[in-house]
Amino acid sequence: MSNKKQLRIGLVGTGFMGRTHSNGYNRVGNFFPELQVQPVLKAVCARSEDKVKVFAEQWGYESVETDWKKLVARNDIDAIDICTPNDTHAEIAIAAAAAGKMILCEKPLSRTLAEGQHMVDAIKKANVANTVWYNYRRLPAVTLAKQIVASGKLGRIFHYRANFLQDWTISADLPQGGTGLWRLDSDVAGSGVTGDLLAHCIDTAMWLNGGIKDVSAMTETFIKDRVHQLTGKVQKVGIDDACLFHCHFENGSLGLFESTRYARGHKALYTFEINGEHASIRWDLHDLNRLEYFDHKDDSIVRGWRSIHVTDGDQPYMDKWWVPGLGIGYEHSFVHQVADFLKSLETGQPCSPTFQEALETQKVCEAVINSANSRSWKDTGVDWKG
Ligand code: SOE
Repeated sequence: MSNKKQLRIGLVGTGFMGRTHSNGYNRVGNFFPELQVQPVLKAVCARSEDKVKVFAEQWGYESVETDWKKLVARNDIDAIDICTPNDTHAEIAIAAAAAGKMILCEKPLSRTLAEGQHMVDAIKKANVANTVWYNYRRLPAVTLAKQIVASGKLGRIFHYRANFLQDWTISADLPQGGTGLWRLDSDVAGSGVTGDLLAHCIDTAMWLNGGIKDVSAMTETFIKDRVHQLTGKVQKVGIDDACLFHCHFENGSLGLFESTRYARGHKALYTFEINGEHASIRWDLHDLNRLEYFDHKDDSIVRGWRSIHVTDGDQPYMDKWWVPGLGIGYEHSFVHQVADFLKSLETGQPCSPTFQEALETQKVCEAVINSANSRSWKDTGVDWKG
């Protein structure tokens, strides 16, 4: 019997993210044995009793609920993990905060800035630990990029460039709404690629390169009408299928961002590149253990892009896994976020990105959509302290 302090988790939602988070809770103790807090999978909640029971069995939850309000009211739960579609984040988070629960919320924080602000107000009032699952920060190569930027090796930053390209919604026959396809329904998702994909790019960008001051954006909805799964009727599509924006960062550098679900051949091509005075770095999710680095200080005869295989024990998180040279995967970023959240409970330090930091990302998303709709530059109002 372990004498570690328990963190009793109540998970809401059993989709893709429910699985990634559950895997994180299940793995963390094996690979971060030094942590003094141990997650316990107390309960999982979803509307379908049959499905939630199967999920609980598969991932090791002790009990099930079919109404999240009952889950939030339980006094054997310490933390609520929100893995449901975006339209439910605010209501669940605000109720969980009022009940004094810690909250781990899947990204994006909210559909709109106003909704996100209510969530931030609620967690501040309740003073509960919180984090938002912008998982890509915690891939070792991305964390190494953060360390390299913070070390000053790049010098003054001139450019930040990011893409997140997919191709899964090209078919006009794909319905919108309902299980699996709520990301196409603007009432549920809030926005399209802006909130779903660019939010990742914006979170990483501000973490690495500081606040985004203003934006100029364009969006496009290529398929204007789709059948709605829940009504069976053809309805107008309200999401952005593609979004491009450029921006100024607080540090004077220029940003260029593109996201689409119509880039045939790309499944999840998240890339970023940063160009500084002395050096540049770039990263690609399809080759996630590598960070590329160019240093102008190298002797000219050997100068070129280095491909750093980020798998050594002195590189971020990698002392926790196998032996040098052996890579890890997408799912490990979630294990790392669980580990960092548990660590934050020990140290009393916030687990970044907090709701407040995720709200800064919402500010950029909202400015992007407003800019595209009005065809004009918009200030973001971001106050980046991360
Ligand atoms: C969309 O396809 C999606 O699953 C996003 O919702 C995730 O946040 C992203 O990491 C992968 O793509």
